[in-house]
Amino acid sequence: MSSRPFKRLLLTGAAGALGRVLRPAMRGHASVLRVSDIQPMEASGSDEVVVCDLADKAGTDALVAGCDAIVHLGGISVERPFEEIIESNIRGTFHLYEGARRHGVKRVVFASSNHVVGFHPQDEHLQTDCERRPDGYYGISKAFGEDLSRFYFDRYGIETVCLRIGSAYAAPKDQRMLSTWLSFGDLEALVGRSLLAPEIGHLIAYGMSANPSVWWSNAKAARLGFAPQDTSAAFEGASALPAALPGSPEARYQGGSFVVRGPFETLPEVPQ
Ligand code: NAI
Ligand code: 15L
Repeated sequence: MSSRPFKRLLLTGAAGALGRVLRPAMRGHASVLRVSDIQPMEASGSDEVVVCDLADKAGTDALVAGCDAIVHLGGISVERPFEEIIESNIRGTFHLYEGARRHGVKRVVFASSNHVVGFHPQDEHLQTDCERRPDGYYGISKAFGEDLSRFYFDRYGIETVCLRIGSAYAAPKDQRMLSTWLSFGDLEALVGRSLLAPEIGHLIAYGMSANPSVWWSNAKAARLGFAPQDTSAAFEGASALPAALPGSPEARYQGGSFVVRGPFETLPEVPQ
């Protein structure tokens, strides 16, 4: 008998930055890893590779068939016009959960984002049950994913861990990321615990490393059995990283530059 907890684990967004980081580690959690994206991906070992647009309901249903767990990274990962966000992040996440319901998926790890709370000021320390203050259409789509997954747990018993990821990069890129940074090693461990922690029901956790100054509580991540091992304090030259203009919205709010993206005009200008 296999010691791996899942029979077939689906990783969406596998061609993306974090998908490529997580793909090797995800193999250890299931007998079969199915990787998917709208973009082509490399074949590797025995991974099942499926190119699929999450906005395609029938395609996503077929994608989920046979899987008992999902790590859902696929979608638009930055602020974009609402019409684009609707397709990948709103319809796409709905299609994924419908597939999960129809095919008996037990556990989903949903890549939410700190941009669900991006309009909180940087001097506030947030729990996960704080008021959500999305900083754009992207953040709104992640708030939708958090609510959608809550519904699919309450109604159908599908467990989800929503990870409000801060900034998952090889290294912090600016002063803001000294607070929001999540190392790749900590990301891998956090996603692993989110898949394996027993009886979590529906849980929202922030995803950040043990940075010296943080804006979010790590209590829910600790409930998963996650303890961050890395810290942005380890980076020399942190003080030389670019900073937002003092007093600007980017410097004031947790979402940083996301709070000033848009609007995106899709209609002709209104004559003044
Ligand atoms: P990414 O943009 O590099 O990867 C996202 C992937 O989703 C891409 O490969 C893209 O082709 C795919 N995708 C987009 N629309 C799709 C569709 N309609 N159907 C199927 N696939 C589609 O983003 P990254 O950085 O790898 O992030 C992964 C996830 O984590 C995203 O959901 C993002 O919102 C979330 N996240 C990432 C953070 C970070 O610091 N990198 C922080 C917070 C959340
Ligand atoms: C996110 O949600 C984005 O996907 C990523 O591109 C980063 O900008 C990150 O948040 C962040 O806030 O740094």
